[in-house]
Amino acid sequence: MAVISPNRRVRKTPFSAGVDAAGIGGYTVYNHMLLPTFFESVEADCAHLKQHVQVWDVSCERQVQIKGPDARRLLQILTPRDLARLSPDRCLYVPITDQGGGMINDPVALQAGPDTYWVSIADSDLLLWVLAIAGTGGFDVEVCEPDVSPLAVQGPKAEDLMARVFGDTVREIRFFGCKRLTFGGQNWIVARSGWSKQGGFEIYVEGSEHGMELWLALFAAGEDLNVRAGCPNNIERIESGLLSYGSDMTRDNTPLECGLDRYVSANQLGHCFGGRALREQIEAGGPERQIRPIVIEGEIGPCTGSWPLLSEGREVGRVASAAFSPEFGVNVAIGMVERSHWAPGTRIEIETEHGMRRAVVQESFWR
Ligand code: THG
Repeated sequence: MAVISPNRRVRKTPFSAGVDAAGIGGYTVYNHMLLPTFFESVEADCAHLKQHVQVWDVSCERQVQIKGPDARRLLQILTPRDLARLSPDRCLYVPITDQGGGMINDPVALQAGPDTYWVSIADSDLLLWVLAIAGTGGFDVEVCEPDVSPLAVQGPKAEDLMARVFGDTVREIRFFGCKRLTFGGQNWIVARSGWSKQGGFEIYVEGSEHGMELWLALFAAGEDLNVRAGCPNNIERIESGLLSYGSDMTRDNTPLECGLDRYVSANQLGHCFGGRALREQIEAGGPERQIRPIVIEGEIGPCTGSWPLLSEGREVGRVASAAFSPEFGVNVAIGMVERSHWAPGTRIEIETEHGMRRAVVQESFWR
């Protein structure tokens, strides 16, 4: 395969020098920025992530900063999730919906200051949507993309490594809790979060010039913990049921179709974008299709697009994420499946780009 050439539009990150030196194997582009996809191999990286600790350059989780007296009110109309529990100590996973209830993004929202919020986005240009709403709605806010780059520390030894670099107070941070901690004279938000279910943290590094100093400090402190450079792992995240915006769901899908019902608050549907459509979908008895874990039988190659799910020749859904799981010994996949075929145990066919395969809808994700 040819390489991706970075330039002004395909942006490098504050950690790119470290990623290159660590022997990067492949990149994708996410929010117009480089995102590593593997180092040794997706399988080897996956096994290491589950045993040790990895440092991930997830700078591409760009922040949309909303700052000003109306910032919280604006953020609240962007999402059907009630933000009451959003505070400087606690971040929240928030679906963002359009007028029709379609998913525009599925970011993590943080409170970075008294009137300052960061929306840590998945791969869509949320900045433009927020700018337009702020401008046309007369909100007293400033909207920008600040120089903030998240660095994730993930894996079972993440807490020990983080405690060595940021101090033992990291151990007190709960899941999706946040704390401002100091490194090298800089004060940054650290959250217990990240796109794996192996445990870990994300550091919101402010100021690109400080990136490599933190990167190098984590590697120096973690030598005996077998720390390695890693990245969001496609096998681990499918096993874990972590959804990838643009692949597993798009603007064609509501949060209910994505199985994100627990992040849709009834008390917000009167005010937020898409609230009416979401209420209609709830009152109609729920969505007609929904995210399901799926096992695909036989050998499968990489899923580079989306694969139709078929029953007696009729399309009953799509799969856009699939991989062989060495831990579970099956091909794990995430599908958007019609109600008629979404019951656990339902047998369907799948038209992969490498041939037809049998598939079975599962009861739950693997972790
Ligand atoms: N961290 C940060 N920004 C991000 C991501 C992240 N932006 C892009 C992308 N990931 C956004 N998507 C997700 C998807 C899932 C989760 C976080 C971001 C997630 N979900 C947990 C789960 O499903 O078990 C828990 C959510 C909860 O209960 O609140 O963590 O990873 N900064």
